[in-house]
Amino acid sequence: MLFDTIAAISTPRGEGGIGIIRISGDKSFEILERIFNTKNPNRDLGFYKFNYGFIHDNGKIVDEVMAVRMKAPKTYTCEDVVEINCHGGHLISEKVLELVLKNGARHAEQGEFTKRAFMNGRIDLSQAEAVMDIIHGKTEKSISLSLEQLRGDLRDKIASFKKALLDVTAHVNVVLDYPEEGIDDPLPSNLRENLENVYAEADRLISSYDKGKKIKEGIKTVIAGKPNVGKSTLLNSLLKEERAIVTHIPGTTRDVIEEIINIKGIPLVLTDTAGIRKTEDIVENIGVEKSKKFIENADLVLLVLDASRELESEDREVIEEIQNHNKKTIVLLNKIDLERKIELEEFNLENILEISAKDNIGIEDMEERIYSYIVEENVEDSSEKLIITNIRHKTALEKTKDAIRNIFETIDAGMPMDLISVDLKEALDSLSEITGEISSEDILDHVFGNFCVGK
Ligand SMILES: Nc1nc2c(ncn2[C@@H]2O[C@H](COP(=O)(O)OP(=O)(O)OP(=O)(O)O)[C@@H](O)[C@H]2O)c(=O)[nH]1
Ligand SMILES: [Mg+2]
Repeated sequence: MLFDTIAAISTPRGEGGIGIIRISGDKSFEILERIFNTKNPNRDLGFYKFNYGFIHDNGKIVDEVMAVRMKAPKTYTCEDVVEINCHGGHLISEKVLELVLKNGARHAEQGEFTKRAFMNGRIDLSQAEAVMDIIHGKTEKSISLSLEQLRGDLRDKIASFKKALLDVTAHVNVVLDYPEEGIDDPLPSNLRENLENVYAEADRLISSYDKGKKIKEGIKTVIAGKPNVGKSTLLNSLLKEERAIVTHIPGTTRDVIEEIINIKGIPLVLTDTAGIRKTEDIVENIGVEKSKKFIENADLVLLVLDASRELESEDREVIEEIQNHNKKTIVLLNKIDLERKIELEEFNLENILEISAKDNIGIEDMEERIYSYIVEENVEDSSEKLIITNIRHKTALEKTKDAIRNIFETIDAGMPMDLISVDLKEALDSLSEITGEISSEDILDHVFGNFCVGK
């Protein structure tokens, strides 16, 4: 085996029911043998089977545990693996780990178990990244995307791209190696089609990134409007708690309040902002400037208007601010429990909903609208649902696309075939970066450095 034996505590720090020490490498079983006793000394520990017993340090009992051995290659890392379930106190786990290290293991680095799984060929780099995304997943939806990636959906897609490109490479090589054959068609139509398909599909994946990123990191949603229209009341109603101060005094909220909410599995990074108006108050003014910045950077604006009052110049200012930035907006006519006075004809507003943040009217409809606005939008082809969520994958796919574009240009300009092979290699290499077949230490450090120790 290529690697040394590593060990770490795989459960979170602190106190819990159990603490798990994981060991991976060819010395794992030997180490366990040295520090673990079952009641019956002749008992065969077997594999994938829990064994009750004691961890001891030269005969002195350290903890009562359950231990399991897993035989390579059918393990997380593809190496021999041992897991020891000890009592969940921090000190006890540390003590058992120390003993394991004393008996020949090295303390694992961040993500090193998963890195082994990658190095030993059980998963590709995109799947390793999915493991981390699952651990950090904020909502069901983002986790289900990561699970698809872990299953190998992206890996398989990349493999199909590579196969299509390799067919082209084979043809180009024949043309280059046997010029005497006089193959004058630089690219038969079926191979051109291969390239066109990869180009189109890479393009679709690239454009799925924005949505993937939102599902993974949350949709930046800003509640905006002039003072006193009920923005903070809306925030509280969505959070179902009294998070922000609500008063009848305009200018109550002066800072930006940020909270994450979950709408049908999609995370929304929701911010309540200071009501936008011209004011002499220094603190409030800073808040107003901040509000404008947040609108500028938002994925979605919830524009709140007070339906019980006529439109005022301050409302117009906010509407113009949002329209200037061309933001996706849902217009909320709040306080619909009161008599409606507002007229909106002068503006070309779409996507209007009537709500009462105070009485919880229309809130569910609004959530429904937010969901469909973000998620169902742009799902052009429902049969092809693969979504990328990782900037590294997006960048690599862009390189692939650029290379294929160069190939078309080369062919259409009647240039020599050697040039095509350079670009073909470039396209293939970029795809290999996604799966990690080609990877630098830098990339690996970056991917695995974000893991926790013990994973
Ligand atoms: N009748 C009625 N009153 C509401 C509703 N929503 C909010 N209010 C009242 O409107 C007033 C202002 O509410 P806030 O939520 O503080 O308004 P805001 O937009 O955050 O105000 P600023 O922070 O000053 O910008 C409070 O007295 C709320 O109780 C509603 O749906 N119906
Ligand atoms: Mg407020």
